[in-house]
Amino acid sequence: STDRIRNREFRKKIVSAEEAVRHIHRGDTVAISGFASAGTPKAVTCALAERIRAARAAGDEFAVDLLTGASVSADTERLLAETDGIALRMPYQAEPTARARINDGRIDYVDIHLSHVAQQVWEGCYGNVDVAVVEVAGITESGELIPATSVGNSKTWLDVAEKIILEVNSWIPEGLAGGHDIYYGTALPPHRTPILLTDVDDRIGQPFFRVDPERVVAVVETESPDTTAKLTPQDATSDAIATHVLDFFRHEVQAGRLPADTLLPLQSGIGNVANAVLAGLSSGPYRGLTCYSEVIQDGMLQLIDDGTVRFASSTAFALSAEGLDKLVRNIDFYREHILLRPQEISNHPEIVRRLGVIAMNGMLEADIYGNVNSTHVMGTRMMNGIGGSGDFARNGYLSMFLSPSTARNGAISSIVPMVPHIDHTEHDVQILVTEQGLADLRGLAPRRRSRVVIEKCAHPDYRAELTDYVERAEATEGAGHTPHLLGEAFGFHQRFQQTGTMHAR
Ligand code: 0RQ
Repeated sequence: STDRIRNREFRKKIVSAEEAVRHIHRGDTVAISGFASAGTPKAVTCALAERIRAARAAGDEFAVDLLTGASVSADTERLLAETDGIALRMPYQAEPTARARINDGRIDYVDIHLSHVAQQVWEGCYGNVDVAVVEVAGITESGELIPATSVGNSKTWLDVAEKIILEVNSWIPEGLAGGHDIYYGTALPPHRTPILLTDVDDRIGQPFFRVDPERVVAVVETESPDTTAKLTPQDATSDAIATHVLDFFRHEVQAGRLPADTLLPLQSGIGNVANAVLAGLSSGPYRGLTCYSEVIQDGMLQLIDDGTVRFASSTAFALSAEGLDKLVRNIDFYREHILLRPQEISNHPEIVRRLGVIAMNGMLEADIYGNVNSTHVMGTRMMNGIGGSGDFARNGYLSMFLSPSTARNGAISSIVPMVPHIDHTEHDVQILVTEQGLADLRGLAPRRRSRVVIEKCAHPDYRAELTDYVERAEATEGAGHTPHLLGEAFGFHQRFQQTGTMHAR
């Protein structure tokens, strides 16, 4: 309904989604809003997929480059990937159709740290951004934009795009207005200045996006809910991982490295392990915890409800249908405890380091020396992307990577002699956790690390072979600082490819 568009000039630009996408041409770079399942433009992306599909069916090689915040709504990702008209995709996806085309080499996928996206686009590494498509909750009388359920890179897209299509979604609760902090102080070197955010709830920007009305070529109205994340149920494995993490926090408090009541700002990825850790925190001794993360999940709303968490800063919601419903119904309460920021701020190395964030992210596999692969199955096939894990892991006060010790019913060991792709080097990884235990690698040289990783984290079925590997590597002449048997380092992976299991039997 047009009461979300309070500015007269913008009202004159209202068109249908089909008309709006006529502004998008073959070869364009299109930057859309959206981060996780929140804030993806709905009507315009559907119309764009249809435009690409129809053009290609008519023999036109219509294709665009697609830039986003992170993953976008899975429906949208799939719809666009299925057109075969996405030439390049950046910076993160988590959807099977897109993933398959990336792995077939049909989509060029550029997998970079989420905090780097805005600056690289400003630098021009992706050429001009021809069109931005940004979902907003409304347009104020003075022509400012009320952000949606994610901020992601929307500020940057609005600043750099030649043409802007706004999708005004009246489904977004009006009470979300004021729950965003849009910082306009970032610049390219040598003009950078300190970002004066010293607590998770600091407001350093403004509640609304600014936009140059001259560049807004179309305004499309919608009323459609965000797609929702599936809640992955906790199980014995995720509960065991969570228990190790919570024990470790107690240990760090005792050692005087973490404040007793509040710990330090938490960051955690999406999924059942993260949910299990969050659930465990509510039964612990903590009050007034904070989060400095990139997404807010269901577990976080629960912790805010019961006072365990005082404040959560992020760039997007990633909620289940129930979680989203709860947010919408209680938006005035949650707005006092939540801020959404641009992802260049939610993931900013300077701030993550200053706040002392506790970074907890998932991984595919780690090697015995602590190098972590988050992205490439068997070193070659893209899973999702590095996302924000590197932003938080390298700069965090504590860098933790969590995973079950095996995958595919035990056929894959998550602890291997050498990872065939490295997203997080041993220098960035402090703590590894599986359901078997927790390996604290701080202060350990490689030859100690390997023993601790095998003993604490590897599944018992794989421990003997890993120990045998490391013993023989250390026994070779000139074994070096980080002993390896180069001819065998990928033996686990090769065996899996040949036999379908990493097991020797
Ligand atoms: O495959 O889906 O076919 O069953 O990987 O594995 O155990 O469910 O773990 O959902 O936490 O994902 C690294 C992918 C882990 C994720 C990764 C297979 C396994 C399963 C999923 P199926 P699990 P998770 C925070 C910051 C990078 C981005 C990031 C990720 C599937 O955590 O994308 O951290 N991280 N962003 O079978 C082959 C192995 C495997 C394996 C698991 N060693 N080899 N396959 N799998 N281990 C994100 C945000 O905040 C937005």
